[in-house]
Amino acid sequence: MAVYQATASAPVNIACIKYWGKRDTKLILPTNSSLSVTLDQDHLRSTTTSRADPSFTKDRLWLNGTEDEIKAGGRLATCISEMKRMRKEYEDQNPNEPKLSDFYVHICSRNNFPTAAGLASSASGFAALVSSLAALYKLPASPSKLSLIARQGSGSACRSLFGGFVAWEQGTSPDGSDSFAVEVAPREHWPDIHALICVVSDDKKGTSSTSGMQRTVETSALLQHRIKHVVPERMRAISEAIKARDFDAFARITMQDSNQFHAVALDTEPPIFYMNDVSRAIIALVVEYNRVSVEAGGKLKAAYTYDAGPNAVIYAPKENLREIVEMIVKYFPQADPFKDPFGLFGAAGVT
Ligand code: 2P0
Repeated sequence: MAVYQATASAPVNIACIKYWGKRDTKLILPTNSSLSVTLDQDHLRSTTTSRADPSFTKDRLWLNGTEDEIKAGGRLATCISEMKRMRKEYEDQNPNEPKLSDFYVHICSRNNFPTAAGLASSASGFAALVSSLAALYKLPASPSKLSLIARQGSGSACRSLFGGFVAWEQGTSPDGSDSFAVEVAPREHWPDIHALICVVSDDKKGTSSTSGMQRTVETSALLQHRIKHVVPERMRAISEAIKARDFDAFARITMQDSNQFHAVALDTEPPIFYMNDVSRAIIALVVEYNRVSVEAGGKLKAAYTYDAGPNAVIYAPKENLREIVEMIVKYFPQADPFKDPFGLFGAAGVT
């Protein structure tokens, strides 16, 4: 008897230009475009196996070994039914293919990074889910096409369909057909850039991204300024910096955008605080490190960025990494990152 099963994996991505706000909460259409770096180490991935079988009586999903409910009309159900719809189209064009779109699926997904790393797993999770169903269904779909579906699981997931430097174009169509991810440059274009993840706290965040960003959309005047007058120019400038491998410009824009994202969180009513005192102390350290370099006639040597939580991600050229790690360990002497990659640090992209 034929077995219909496929496994795929997808990595975490960290945004330099932040996605924060939806113009359509059901289709997950953003209020601004965003741009991220997909982390390329094996440590930070979701791996998902999907299986279709005529004996299954409903769609089921296990996450890290525990079954999760697939709520009717929810994000998971939407992704699965969209993938089945694409399979059905494929079967209509290829009548000899088995009718897998009629079968229920069982999906098993695992993250290989501990929750203690404090990284959101929805991006890699939904990207791996969509990739595994695409492999199961043998869909000849491009990563951009699949990103349209991953986006409906979690916005940031659409960017994890590509490696390297990835933009999520917000699009203008009300049906979301032009809101997908595109590659800005592959990883090999700029292998010198690395990311250090500094785990400041592994507490569960107080305000989820999904609810936090909608509160920002409803209450923040600063967000309106950001989406109209700031992000479009930053998207253009950072794409140019990436293409030119200009770390100075890349770093400047990345830090500005992290700052503005946390400013719009603060401008929300009631205000949202994601960074803590340690996060702010790491910012001060990176600012000082860059100041010393620039005053000596050099360039920026590191860029911090923070998502919806207190953990720092520091982007830097490879030649500065050891110095940065030593500096952080000196001022925050909790763990030796070289021995304990998920203590103070998760090292991503660092070899
Ligand atoms: C980002 N974040 O661009 C930004 C920066 C957090 C801060 O994408 O509601 O988990 O599932 O679409 O994708 C977090 O938002 O939200 C996020 P949903 P998601 O990476």
